[in-house]
Amino acid sequence: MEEYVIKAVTARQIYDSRANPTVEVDVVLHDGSTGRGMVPSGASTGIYEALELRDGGDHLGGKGVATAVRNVRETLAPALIGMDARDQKAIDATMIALDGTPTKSRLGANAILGCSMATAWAAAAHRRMPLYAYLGGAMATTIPVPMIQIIGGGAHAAHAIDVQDFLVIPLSAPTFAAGYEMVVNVYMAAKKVFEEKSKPLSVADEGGFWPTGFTTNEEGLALLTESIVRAGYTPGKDIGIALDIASSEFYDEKTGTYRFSLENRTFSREEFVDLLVDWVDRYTIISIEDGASDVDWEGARLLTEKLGDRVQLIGDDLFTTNVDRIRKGIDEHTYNSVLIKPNQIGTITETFEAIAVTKNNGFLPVISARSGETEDAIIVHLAIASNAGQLKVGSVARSERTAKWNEAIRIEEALGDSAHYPSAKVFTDAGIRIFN
Ligand code: 2PG
Ligand code: MG
Repeated sequence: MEEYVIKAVTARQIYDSRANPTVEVDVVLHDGSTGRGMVPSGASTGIYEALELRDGGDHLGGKGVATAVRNVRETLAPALIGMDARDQKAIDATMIALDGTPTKSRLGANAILGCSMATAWAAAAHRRMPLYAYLGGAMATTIPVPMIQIIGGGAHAAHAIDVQDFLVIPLSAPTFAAGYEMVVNVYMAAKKVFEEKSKPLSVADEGGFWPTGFTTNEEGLALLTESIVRAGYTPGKDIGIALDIASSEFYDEKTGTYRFSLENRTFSREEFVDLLVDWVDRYTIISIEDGASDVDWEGARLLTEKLGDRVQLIGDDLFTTNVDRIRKGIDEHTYNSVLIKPNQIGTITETFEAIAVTKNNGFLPVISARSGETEDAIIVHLAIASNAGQLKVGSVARSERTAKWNEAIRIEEALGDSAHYPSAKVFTDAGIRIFN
């Protein structure tokens, strides 16, 4: 048998960074090359995401993935064994056809993505190439600008505050490694600021600080700004602020209102947009994700009208890495950026398609990990393979996060002079006037 042909596919239940069960798949080729895919999982999931198959019932809180594992072993493995691992598109198309549903609900997007990831890793091993180079070729040299969480809220911190992510983006660094170092300095400064305010130090799901004792959401912005200054940087010049509002979590579709529980405040769509505009005017915010809920296209349009020329407006729950939904955003001039999460759509092929549609229409892709992660660093390779330009992985603490960031540092070093780090140009080249 040809050496690049798939010889075996196995799967098992492992556990992610939140202790939830998840799917791991191993693919072995005839030459002995192996690949392993470990599937991540979200907490603030959009309603249009591909289906993550969980067992339900009482065992492990219903979160077991025995059914998904069985679907890999009994249905997907027999179909993939004998196929050419180098033909990622055919592998993914075969699984999509076998599933036959629009949301991969029969076999589970977690079962399918595990196989898709493991095949890519195995084929790269067969070629004796790093995954980014195997998938992207010689032109895959863009090291992504990182978007890094300093404070975690929303569903990642038991809703201690309503806004989910307070993040920073380095703007004045010449390399990824230098930019990352800046963010580490901000994180350390934030730790001091928390201590001084007598806030207990603990971390939320993605390694950012847990927002204990906050009385308003805006306090996060003030604390972040203070940390940037304390670290010796100029907000808006050296470091920009990014927010993931994750507003689907607190939108009431019936009344069309957004609600900050922490502050006991309810906003109409227009009032909520005005609040975000006010924050942009008063803080150095350069990126806002999910400022409107996944069913509030009108709010998203309004936000784009008001901020689209000076702020990166990312759709995560609104687009769910789904080409049809991304196209709607492009056609209707809604937002200017797309969060790309492989497990929202379920295969590597479809993830690349989503990135291509995004880029080809002048929108900015931001490749993203999930809040529940593993030590798998595939996301970094996908970002570089596709020259996406930006990457979001949570904070600078906790190993499931650093597994990704450290991989980016290594790849930047390996590429040497060929490495291209866009820095703030990733925004300004796209016509987003981040420096007000
Ligand atoms: C998000 C992600 C990552 P989750 O909302 O962007 O921060 O969270 O994986 O819980 O959807
Ligand atoms: Mg999000």
